[in-house]
Amino acid sequence: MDALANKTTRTTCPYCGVGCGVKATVDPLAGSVEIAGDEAHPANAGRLCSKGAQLAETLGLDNRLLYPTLGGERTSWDAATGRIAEAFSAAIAEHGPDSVAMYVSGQLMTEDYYVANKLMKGYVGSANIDTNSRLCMASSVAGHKRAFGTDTVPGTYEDLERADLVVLTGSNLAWCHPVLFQRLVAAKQQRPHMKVVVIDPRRTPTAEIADLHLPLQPDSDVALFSGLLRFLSRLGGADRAYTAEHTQGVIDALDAAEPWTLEQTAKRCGLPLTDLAQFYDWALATDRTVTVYSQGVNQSSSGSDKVNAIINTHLLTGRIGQPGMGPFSVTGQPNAMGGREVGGLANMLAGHLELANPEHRALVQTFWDSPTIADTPGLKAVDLFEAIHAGTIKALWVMATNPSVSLPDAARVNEALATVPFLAVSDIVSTTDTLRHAARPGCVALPATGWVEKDGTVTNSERMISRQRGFLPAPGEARHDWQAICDVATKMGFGDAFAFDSPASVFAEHAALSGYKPEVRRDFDISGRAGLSQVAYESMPPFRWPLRADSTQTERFFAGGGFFHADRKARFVPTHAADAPQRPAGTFTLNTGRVRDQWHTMTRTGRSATLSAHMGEPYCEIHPADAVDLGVTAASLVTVSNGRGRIIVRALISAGQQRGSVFVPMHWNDQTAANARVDTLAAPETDPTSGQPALKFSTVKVQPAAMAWHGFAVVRDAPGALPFAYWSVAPCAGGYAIEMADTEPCDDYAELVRQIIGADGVMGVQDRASGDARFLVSADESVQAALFFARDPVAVSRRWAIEKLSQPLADAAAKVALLAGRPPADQPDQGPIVCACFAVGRNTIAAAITDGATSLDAVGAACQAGTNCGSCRSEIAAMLPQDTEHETEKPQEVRHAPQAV
Ligand SMILES: Nc1nc2c(c(=O)[nH]1)N[C@H]1C(S)=C(S)[C@@H](COP(=O)(O)OP(=O)(O)OC[C@H]3O[C@@H](n4cnc5c(=O)[nH]c(N)nc54)[C@H](O)[C@@H]3O)O[C@H]1N2
Ligand SMILES: Nc1nc2c(c(=O)[nH]1)N[C@H]1C(S)=C(S)[C@@H](COP(=O)(O)OP(=O)(O)OC[C@H]3O[C@@H](n4cnc5c(=O)[nH]c(N)nc54)[C@H](O)[C@@H]3O)O[C@H]1N2
Ligand code: SF4
Ligand SMILES: [Mo]
Repeated sequence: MDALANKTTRTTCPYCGVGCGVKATVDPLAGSVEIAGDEAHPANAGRLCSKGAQLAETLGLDNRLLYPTLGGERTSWDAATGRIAEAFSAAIAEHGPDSVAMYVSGQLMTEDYYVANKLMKGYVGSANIDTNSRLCMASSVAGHKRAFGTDTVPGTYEDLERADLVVLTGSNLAWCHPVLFQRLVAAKQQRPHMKVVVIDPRRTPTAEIADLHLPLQPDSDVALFSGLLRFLSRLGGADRAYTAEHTQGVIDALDAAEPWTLEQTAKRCGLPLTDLAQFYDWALATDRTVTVYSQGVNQSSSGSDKVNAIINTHLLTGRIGQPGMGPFSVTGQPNAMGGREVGGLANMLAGHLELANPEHRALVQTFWDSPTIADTPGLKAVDLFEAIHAGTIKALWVMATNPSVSLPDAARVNEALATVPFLAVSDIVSTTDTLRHAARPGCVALPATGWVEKDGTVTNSERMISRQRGFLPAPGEARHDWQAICDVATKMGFGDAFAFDSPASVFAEHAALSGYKPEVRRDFDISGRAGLSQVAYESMPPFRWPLRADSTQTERFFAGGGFFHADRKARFVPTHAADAPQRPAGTFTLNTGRVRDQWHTMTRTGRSATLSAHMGEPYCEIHPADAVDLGVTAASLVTVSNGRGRIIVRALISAGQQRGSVFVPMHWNDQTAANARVDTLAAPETDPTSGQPALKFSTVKVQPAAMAWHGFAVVRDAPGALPFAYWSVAPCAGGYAIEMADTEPCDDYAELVRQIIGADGVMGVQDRASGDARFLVSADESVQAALFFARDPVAVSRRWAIEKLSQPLADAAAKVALLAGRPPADQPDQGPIVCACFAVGRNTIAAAITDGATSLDAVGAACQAGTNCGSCRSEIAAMLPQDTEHETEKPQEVRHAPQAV
């Protein structure tokens, strides 16, 4: 083949659990990569959301970790993996196998995960390997296992399209699983009788397609679904034949649900009785019901019970495993499912087998021919970091996750990372909050290959296993995670069992284990792919498990029973809803989660100017009446605090928020903001069954953050450390946008300018009376930096100022306009970006609506917004006239000047 010809690789998006197929075309002459949706992939049929569409913007090498370090100094791979092996072996020799641990991630390939799990459980002999899936899917896993006897997700995406009632609970599908959401929107358009119910304390963009939104009280889900169980049972909704033949425990579950009359439930959930009754009526009348749930369910101290309360309603009605029916836990990370399949959780074994089951342990040990097999559950994530404080963990290897930012009680987690005797961190970028700790003496950082460079498989939410295929060479000395693990295993003396030469060889072993001793029944079986050749692995198309050796058909689970408890019956789990917790006066419930265009701790999406245009700053969403009570004004800064920590973020006043509750996104970290890691506030409280932390429910105080001055700047070069109480930095076209504020009064903004950009600016205005000051730095007729300061939040059009970075400064008038901080009359301000694909701002969309566009399609025709990936369509829908009753200050306005000048 012509080495200079364009080459297209079919791979998978590295973000969410929808698992969209991606086509990456490399143009070797231009040195560019073009990303498109793969029309042949069953998950997305060519669609991509804004994050997938902007993948090419995140590929630059500027912040990649390129070589291993030991004690923060460059070292060789041999020395680095040697050091890990030595630290692990020494700890094991002195303190036993349970003194070492791995903390891994649903963003690893199945192959990476398989070898990590094999090393820990079969060779080290400890189950101290846990994963960030503990923060994500553990309650669903626990709920599935209790009900089904194993961790099976029975649903498929097609079920959502074929359902007549889709219940989305604790899921902001529009922002977190956007392509699946688009599929749902399209199905609802085609089948208008389909009803969608959204159950979420907040009114999110997902609620825009809801026929009914139930803004329940935080954590009242168990009551809601217990009430539904009781209602269905009393009004003839039970499928008696199904429950009799295929389930156990219905009586106990109904007994437990008995207190949840319609009235009691409405009261506990804080919902109007008529709305609740409407939902229950629809559920009673609709066989084809799918209940989709995500972190509003899982991340709770009652997470497992929430899951079982949902599953109970599907078991009672026999609505499971048939087209358009079933409980459906949508997974977050690209390989949350694959991690579960290889036993990546501290209480599981490989191949969906049970650590607690001696027969299962023997099976795995025999297959591996391993010297040992862990027989007691290891430490779950939160407990693992606590065990470091207790001194029992001596060596920890963190891989593909950023616990400094993402674990609850993050300050305490950082203390653990700062004090664990030995720490190794494998990451792809060079600056993460967790990596800081790996620069300690004797500690190791390993550069991993990222999704563009690595090969492997991932499993999406609907059990579809897809290939990820590298299409660029590894940068610097980066190596695959599975190779790093095999190197360390070899140096620990386990070389024979880790002599893998490719991901294909790992996958073949994993597939073979899944079908080994088929008389031990399990759901996860892909032995149909055991012994796959390297060539077949290369071209392996997406397929759904199970794919048993003796069958070419993938089966549906549970329509005809066949559960995985010994008696093949499912279990109803009696769930007991707790009373509403008393919130101390003057405090708020802290809810946390995601925004549309950022991924977790922003190590990748945070580098994209396009994605950062959607929400450029950390914020706290608060109800308008609460804001008035607190004296918090729109776009001012607030502190959110409790006994664990204190953060400073922008106030976002929104009627979509409940009174008494605030929402702060999880994404911002010490690299992107002064002080906005929300997990420093999150309580380390966990669900007693699953060990999953209650990340949606902490108690905080909110107060106005009095600032002496505020600043906004666009600059060409990345700023250094900023010594202000508040700052946040986001990339923008041509440079960076910085928001700033400080409590120290400033007499001379010119000095601040020097601090921020290391150069003098041409001052436009410095009005001591008003406190306003503006500066411009230009060279060769282009803007190098423009900086604006004021006593109140700076009222300058962000979008317009950012555009100036990429436009020539035509003349003196252009300079004056920039220093004035506002667009001239003939250049309307676009407003903050809503449509990332075509960079269409909120003001442009509003103008199209004012000019007569009354539908999404009409807005699209007028200004292109929403016509490509569709991720922004629910936000546009909320701006359309019929939605005025919900009109609120939308999150995306955060970037915008608080008050128009
Ligand atoms: N854009 C984007 N997409 C992502 C990710 C990302 O970082 N960014 N991450 C991926 C990952 S790993 C995951 S796990 C998924 C998460 O996907 P989701 O679970 O959909 O996202 P979250 O924003 O964490 O939370 C969902 C909703 O739960 C609601 N909620 C809070 N408390 C309760 C409650 O008590 N009851 C109910 N019913 N609802 C409640 C919140 O208000 C929130 O709107 O997203 C995946 N997709
Ligand atoms: N308050 C609050 N906290 C939360 C949540 C919440 O809703 N609220 N959600 C929780 C959930 S559901 C999740 S899933 C977690 C996510 O939390 P994390 O897993 O901590 O988040 P990421 O930013 O995805 O971290 C992945 C890290 O791996 C690196 N990386 C990417 N690819 C590779 C690779 O191939 N190899 C290696 N070695 N490294 C790689 C990235 O650069 C990044 O540093 O956060 C949890 N924390
Ligand atoms: S929905 Fe978006 S983030 Fe999720 S896999 Fe598809 S393109 Fe990637
Ligand atoms: Mo997640």
